[in-house]
Amino acid sequence: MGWIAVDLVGGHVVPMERFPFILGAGDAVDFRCLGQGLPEQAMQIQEHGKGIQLDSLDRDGIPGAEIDGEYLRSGEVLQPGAVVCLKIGATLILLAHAKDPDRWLRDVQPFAFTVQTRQGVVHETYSGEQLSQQLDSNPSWASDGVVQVKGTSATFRPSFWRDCCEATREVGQSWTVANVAGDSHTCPFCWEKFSSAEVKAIAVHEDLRGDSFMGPDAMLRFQPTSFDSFGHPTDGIGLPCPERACPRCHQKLPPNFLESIGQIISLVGDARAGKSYLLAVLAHYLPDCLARGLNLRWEDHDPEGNILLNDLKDRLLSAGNPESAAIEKTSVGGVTYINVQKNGRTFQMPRPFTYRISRDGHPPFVGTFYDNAGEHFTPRVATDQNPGALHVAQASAIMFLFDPLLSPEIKDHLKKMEAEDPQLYGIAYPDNQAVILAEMKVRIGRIKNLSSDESLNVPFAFIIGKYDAWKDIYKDNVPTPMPVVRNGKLDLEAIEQNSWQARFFLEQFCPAVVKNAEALAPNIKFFPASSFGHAPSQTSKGFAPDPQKIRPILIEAPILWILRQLRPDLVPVC
Ligand SMILES: Nc1nc2c(ncn2[C@@H]2O[C@H](COP(=O)(O)OP(=O)(O)OP(=O)(O)O)[C@@H](O)[C@H]2O)c(=O)[nH]1
Ligand SMILES: [Mg+2]
Ligand SMILES: [Zn+2]
Repeated sequence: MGWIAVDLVGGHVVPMERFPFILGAGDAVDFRCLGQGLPEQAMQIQEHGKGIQLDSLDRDGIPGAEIDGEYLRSGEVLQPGAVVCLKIGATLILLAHAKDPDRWLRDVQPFAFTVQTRQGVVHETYSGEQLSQQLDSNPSWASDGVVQVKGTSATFRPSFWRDCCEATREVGQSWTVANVAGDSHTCPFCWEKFSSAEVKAIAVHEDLRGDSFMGPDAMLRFQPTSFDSFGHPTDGIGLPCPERACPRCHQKLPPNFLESIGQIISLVGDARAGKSYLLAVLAHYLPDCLARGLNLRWEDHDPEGNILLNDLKDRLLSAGNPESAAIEKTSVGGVTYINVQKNGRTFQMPRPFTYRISRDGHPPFVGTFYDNAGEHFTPRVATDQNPGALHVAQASAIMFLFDPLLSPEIKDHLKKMEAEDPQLYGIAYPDNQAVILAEMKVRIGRIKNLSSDESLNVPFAFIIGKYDAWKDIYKDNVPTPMPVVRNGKLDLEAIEQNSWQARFFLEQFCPAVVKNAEALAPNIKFFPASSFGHAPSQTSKGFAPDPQKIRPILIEAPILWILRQLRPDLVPVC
């Protein structure tokens, strides 16, 4: 048994669970109404015996408010069982009392309307959209007819219908409003492009389970046509559906996807290069590092979508010993992958992890990262069967994580120095890094239609990882890398000097890799970095760091350099 308020145009339903129930144009009301000049709190509904009482909260009353087409007096009482149409501002609200409101709604929704002219002629039955068309084609109805909500005694004046539809359409535009030039978005799951008008809404009501792409258990994805007064689309049952989905693959998009310009930062590297650990340590380390050094905020942009990476991070950093800190090797089709529909087929694509970097007074930078299995970047995995590593072709910047401990030349040298890292002495895995670089060029070239001598014009951070393992090679004749943040600014000279040193190191052992990387992307810098700052030890899941001793070295440098390239306004330099 209860009272409900239903937005007749948008379908948005609000049960009156507590009193006073406030209606008005503000955000902090129980039922939001549209209309210019409407007070933030325009009206309150109180219990009155078994009925309810409607009172204006404005001393002068609410201009133009009507109930069933008649002037609304403050203090009006509705008896139990009533169903009336309240017009307030530019919102038409059905106020109804029913034994079982859900069931009652199922009977009357979707709403249908009849129009009775002054001559007593009844025209029926119209959907909301047909009603708009009929009122347009029969202007005389607007002045002297009455519209009745089918199945109820609630009525309103026809002229209100158009005003309310117009006001709702205006707020509904916020659903598709995009501040992106050209209004073209790239889905972070399937990397297909779409415009904001194509975005789908995700139904909320339990009866609307089952989606052609996402399967029987997922909520329906639909093209919205009606909106509530907050600008949220409403599903067939009238519930507001604030979540958006990609029109191509139907995956749920990160929050505020259309409003923010999301950019992909591709992390590429061979199997066991250290990508998963790097992402987990970055997610832990960057918030404090950026806040302290540069007054930048690094935040989870999509806490729900980032759960997996956050779990890895929490496990790694809060573990008591290396055994419980160990991160499993990433595999195509493993937990960091998700089944995505692409052009009528299902593919295993890496999950996007989305973060937001911001500074007061500047629009935020939204960056998406993926944790691929290293094998995914090799030519052995055909891209038409397995397109999940092709984000490199969509990326605004690329981080290539080079593992010096995979290079036989560097390994031999370190072994001769009796370096302590156990990765030097265990199984010798093949070094695919030169092949991956070459394959990247082929893949990107194919998608972007580049000729073989054209190069990539995105920032390319070539990270020489596991710096803790190779830092002693030049300890006597090359200075240690410099910190890259000084006095709240990014120190470009330090970046340059570190890059020169790291490049020098690599050139001694793998000159072809340096040449190929530079030919691929002229806007390249080399970065020494270590996620752990110390050598890992053997566990049952491979080598893992001691969680208590993790002291990353310069892992923020490539991210900050990329950010400076993509969004100079966010990163002051010296
Ligand atoms: N010395 C040292 N070893 C590291 C560092 N980061 C990662 N490792 C080791 O490198 C190995 C591979 O790390 P992962 O992060 O799993 O590598 P990945 O690139 O994700 O590999 P795939 O999942 O196979 O693609 C592990 O044994 C780590 O212990 C580091 O900063 N220093
Ligand atoms: Mg991995
Ligand atoms: Zn998609």
